Amino acid sequence: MKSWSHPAVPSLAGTGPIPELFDTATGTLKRACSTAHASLYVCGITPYDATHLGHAATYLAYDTLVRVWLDAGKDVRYVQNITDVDDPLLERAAATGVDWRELAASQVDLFRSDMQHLRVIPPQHYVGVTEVIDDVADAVARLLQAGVAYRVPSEDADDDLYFDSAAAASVAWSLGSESGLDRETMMRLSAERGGDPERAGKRDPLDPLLWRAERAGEPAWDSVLGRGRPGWHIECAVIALDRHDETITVNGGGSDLIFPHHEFSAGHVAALTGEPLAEIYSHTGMVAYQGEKMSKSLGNLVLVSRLVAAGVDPRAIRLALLSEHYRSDWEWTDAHVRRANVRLSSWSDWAADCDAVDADPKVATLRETLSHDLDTPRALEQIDAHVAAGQPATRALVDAIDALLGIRLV
Ligand code: 5CA
Ligand code: ZN
Repeated sequence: MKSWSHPAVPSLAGTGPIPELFDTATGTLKRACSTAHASLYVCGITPYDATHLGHAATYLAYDTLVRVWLDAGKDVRYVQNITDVDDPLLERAAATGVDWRELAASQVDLFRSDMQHLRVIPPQHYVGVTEVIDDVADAVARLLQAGVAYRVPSEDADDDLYFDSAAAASVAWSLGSESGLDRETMMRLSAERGGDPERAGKRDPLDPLLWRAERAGEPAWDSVLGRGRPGWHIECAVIALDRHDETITVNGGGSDLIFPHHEFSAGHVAALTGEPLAEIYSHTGMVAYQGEKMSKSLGNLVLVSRLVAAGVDPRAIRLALLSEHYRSDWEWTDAHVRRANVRLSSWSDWAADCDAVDADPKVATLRETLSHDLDTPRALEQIDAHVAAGQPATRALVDAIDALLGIRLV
């Protein structure tokens, strides 16, 4: 699929440090990327009710990582998916009487325009699952052949195919190696997040669906497995593998994806290649609103497009989201926009008479701060302090704020 246009990113003198990033699997900070290129796979939207501020916060976190990597001189390879066929999308389409393809297309369009407003650097590959059905079916066929997938009969359709978590255990992955969760928690999360632990005929209640045979009234594609459609985790495993030819540096998404989604995407990739999916499994905190996680299923949404339509400067939305650390769970309030507007106007006034000076020690401070697990709140405070102290605006620092934080002031 086409993504969206690339914002201008000023190039800065010198290079920044290689960032350290928190890894969920080990619970430690890891140096993200020791090679010349850095690869990133981020779980994209399921296109209905896009783009709420929780999504936006997650994509801005990885946008910051991309910007820091580019500044460190890395060649960045970025892939993002679109879950453009899945149960929640089909349910929403049915409930609203809209064709699921139209619903997906309109929401992906909205997402593109939101990302553009927020000046998010686009992935090089933006891939819908409907574009890779054959690749998914081939991968599932290989898993069957390898003895790590099995058939589960159903009353109303051909057999569905499931992943055999126990048989797939290897040095590269075993159940829990990404999430580190105990079995009881996994059982609860599986039931809450799209799994089907109650389904009869599975070898382990946690085993996830790889391929769903066609049901009446549901979309399905011809494939080597017969007619059907992909399960969720195999979609991301296959898209990540198709577009990256080795273990990726960072696999990212919200913390609601730690289990089961990223656990099993990692399991599928390990079973297909013998290698881990990623060096670092990175997760963003959840943005809440009115006391609950902002989510399409609850409907407590603040949409980027509505804020923009109401006249909020997209740079203020960006600053509001960057003012919280990407790993924290936090609640969106109107005060976030108010504070961001004040910040944007004070920074803009400061930058208005910027000197054509192309070196500024503050650039190193900004680089250093962001390299510690993308500490954007601290970076914003440091710039506030600099502005408040009446320090002169230099072209070098104004450009660094643009390149690293995505905020163009002049
Ligand atoms: N299509 C799948 C991933 S393959 C999916 O989770 N789609 S989504 O539309 O529900 O979410 C898109 C991204 O936003 C995911 O990375 C998800 O973890 C993240 N996300 C969803 N809700 C929030 C929230 N309230 N706060 C922060 N991030 C969120
Ligand atoms: Zn995903």
